Amino acid sequence: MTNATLRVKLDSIRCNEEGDMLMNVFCHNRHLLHLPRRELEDGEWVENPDKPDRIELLKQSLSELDGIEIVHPRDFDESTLLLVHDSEYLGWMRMRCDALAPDKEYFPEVFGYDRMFDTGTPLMKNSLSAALDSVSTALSALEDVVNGNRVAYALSRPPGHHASKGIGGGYCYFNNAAIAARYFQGTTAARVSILDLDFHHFNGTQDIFYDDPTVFCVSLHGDPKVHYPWISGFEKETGEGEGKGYTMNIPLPTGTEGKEYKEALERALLAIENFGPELLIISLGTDTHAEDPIGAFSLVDEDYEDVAMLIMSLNLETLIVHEGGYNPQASARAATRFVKGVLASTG
Ligand code: Q9C
Ligand code: ZN
Repeated sequence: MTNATLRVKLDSIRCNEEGDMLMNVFCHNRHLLHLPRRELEDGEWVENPDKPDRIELLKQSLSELDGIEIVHPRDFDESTLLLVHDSEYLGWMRMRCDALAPDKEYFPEVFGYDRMFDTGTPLMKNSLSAALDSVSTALSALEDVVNGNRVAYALSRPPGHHASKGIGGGYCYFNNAAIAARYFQGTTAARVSILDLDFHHFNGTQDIFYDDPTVFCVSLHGDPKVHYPWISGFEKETGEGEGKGYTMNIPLPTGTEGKEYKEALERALLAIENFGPELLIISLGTDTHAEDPIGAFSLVDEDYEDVAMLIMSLNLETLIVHEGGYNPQASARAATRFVKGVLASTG
């Protein structure tokens, strides 16, 4: 499929009779079947925080907004995973998942022999299909944007931004946002920008596009000197080869509040504007909220509305893909304010 056939460009934003903007939010019921139980954290087994409520509360809260429609994604073929991931990774996952009894969790051996880089991302019998559903959620929302809606939001779970071509981790199996970027490009070199607002550095997304000048990747995140994933996200990482200058990292200190966050965001948005993408993908993690149990920023509910309005001022076609956010109540409030900001700026 070429980019030209993919992009049926309609010039209007879909509105109701009052002229208020309408936006589709894509959510798969089958994310309820993705039930990682544990993770190994600092040598202790603890409850895995990627629970269905993260998305269920968010969906519930968004569905109460005027102008929001919750849409069931369509299924995409497994071959779309190969736009980003290597077939060995897929084969390994299938082999591992198929071998598991329905109630068993497999924890990859992270010290060099397996294809997960941490102990937070267990495999269960249905992990491959659950992670493919999450990709389908992102791709269905992408289709919605390509079909003429300026913004769409994919409530993808499991998240994706820590997953690279041949390895997963950080609760991520397949990189939803990266696959959407490649799907959009089709066989062309269409310019895409990925802006990652999850608290954690998008090590997978960065790795996938590190030498690629067609996908400009920018992230705001907790300082990797102190915070997961520790190995990447420093300012000096700016891409390599032809991709030099097409990766931008803005690490921010523990406790960062809305004011400093939005200043950093404006720097990121300026760089995106200069790049001039044909599609903007937002990897939206709400673990930047002050009440998040894992993230360590201090954003409050209203900050998310400002953040969305700043992003919308770029006037780009925008796909929002959900990433982290581990206090379901706070995450739902944050995402709802974000969507209010989106609706306010395009109505
Ligand atoms: N003591 C996402 O937000 N645990 N993944 C770090 C540090 C892993 C987060 C614990 C956090 C992964 C998509
Ligand atoms: Zn995160």
